[in-house]
Amino acid sequence: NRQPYRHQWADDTMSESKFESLKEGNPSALSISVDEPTGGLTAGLDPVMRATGGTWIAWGDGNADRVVTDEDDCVAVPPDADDQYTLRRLWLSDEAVDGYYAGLSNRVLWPLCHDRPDLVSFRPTDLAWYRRVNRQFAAAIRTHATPNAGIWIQDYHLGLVPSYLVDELPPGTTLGVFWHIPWPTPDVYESCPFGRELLVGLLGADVLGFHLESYATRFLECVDRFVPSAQIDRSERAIRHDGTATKLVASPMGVDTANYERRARAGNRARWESLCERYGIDPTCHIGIGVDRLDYTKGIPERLEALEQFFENHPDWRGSFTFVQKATPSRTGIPAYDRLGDRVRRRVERLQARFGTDTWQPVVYTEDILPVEDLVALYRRADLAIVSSLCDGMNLVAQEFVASSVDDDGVLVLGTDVGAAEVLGPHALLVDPTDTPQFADRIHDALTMSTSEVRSRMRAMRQVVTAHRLEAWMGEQLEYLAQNPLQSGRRPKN
Ligand code: GDG
Repeated sequence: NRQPYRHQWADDTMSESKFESLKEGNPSALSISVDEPTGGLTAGLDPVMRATGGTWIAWGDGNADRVVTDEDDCVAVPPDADDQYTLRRLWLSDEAVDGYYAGLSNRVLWPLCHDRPDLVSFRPTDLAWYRRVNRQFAAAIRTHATPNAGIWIQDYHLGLVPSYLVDELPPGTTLGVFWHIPWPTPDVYESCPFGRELLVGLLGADVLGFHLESYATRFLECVDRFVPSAQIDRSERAIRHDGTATKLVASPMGVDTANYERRARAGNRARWESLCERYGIDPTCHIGIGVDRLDYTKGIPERLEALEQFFENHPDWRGSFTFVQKATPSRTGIPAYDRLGDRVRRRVERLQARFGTDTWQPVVYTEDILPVEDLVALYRRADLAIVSSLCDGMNLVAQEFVASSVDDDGVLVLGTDVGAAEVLGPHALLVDPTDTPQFADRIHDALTMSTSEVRSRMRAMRQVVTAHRLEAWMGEQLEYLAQNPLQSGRRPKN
């Protein structure tokens, strides 16, 4: 779904004369900026693609589409390097994006998979767009797939693509899907408006990956209930249906640990001091952090409630502990997200009004997007990080915090229903984010933990995140694609 590089006209205008000079083969008349890949997955896949070559197919958001047609939109990136690969963008209309992305993906699949069927808002036209855009992706894959190619599809925006490719690909190709969010129980999944169609869609894949065993098990249970004609081999985690064979695999995604460590060690005091100045953080305070998209799954209001309880129970910490909450606005325009933003901002104001002084803020709240160096400076300096999503496929922030804690001196307070708890659980302080008194106690435990315990927990977590690093996860997934464990044959058309 996501593109690794976004090309933007610098001045956001496309004049007639610029357009004419481009058509005459004079691109220097244009000023196009290129963003670097951000986010765990795109940043992690980019070097792999540069090493292997191949084609990355993505929805092209940005504004450089005005001179690029659907036929000639293959550009090689980066422009000046030897290790290039092809980036093919699908230029979608605003209506298509509103339907398949904001609509079906984020108003139906996202709440459903995060155990919030009450927030599902289904419009039949969104499903029509989801099918249509998924068909467009499938058509692009068909065009680019060569015999024996490995095709790797990412995430819930593209769940029907595999079924559109059954019997449509060159011989020897293997098709894998990684589903980055949880999979719901059959009782929740029952309310999916295209439940059977999506399951059969995903069964077009040879390999279907989830972060956790429990998500794979729930997928299997859903197939068992809603696709009774499928044959399920539970011990093998294999599903055969209508000529397809799908192997389910569970493999928690990691982060680029070496990169976070390097950035953390390269960081300097000045960067932290300038952050303190910018956000009015008292640098002498103990620091807690939360780094999330402003999403109802991340449990931000519950966290603020626990902080309020903590400051109420422990007045001695007022003035000497500040919590920095970085919340990136996300999916704005969807009512559930807009309501959440209002609720969070009100809670922050309430905390400030109750406990804040002229010289100290209990919570420093920002919706700014920070450069990764600033984020790493926060991770390194923080005495504790709270990752307390109510439901979260994996959560990379928890692992980034650990990877950046090169001084072994931070405590991680982690929600029990965060995927990362499966990996880091024994060494983090686990919390039920809806149990406010317990949550407030955990914050106190984190702040008063002995230095030796902090160090031994952090060292153990650092070993775990290194073992599960992004490179290892990606290697494992690509190995599955190379092996095609069930040897499910793809028959070419005709
Ligand atoms: C989905 C699943 C799963 C955040 N603020 C800034 C910034 N970030 C970066 C973080 C991190 C990423 O955004 C957030 O990743 P998460 O994994 O925490 O959460 P989702 O976006 O919900 O991701 C999740 C993931 O997919 C991968 O499978 O783990 O469960 O929900 O990398 O660092 N980066 C920068 N500035 C910011 O202000 N540079």
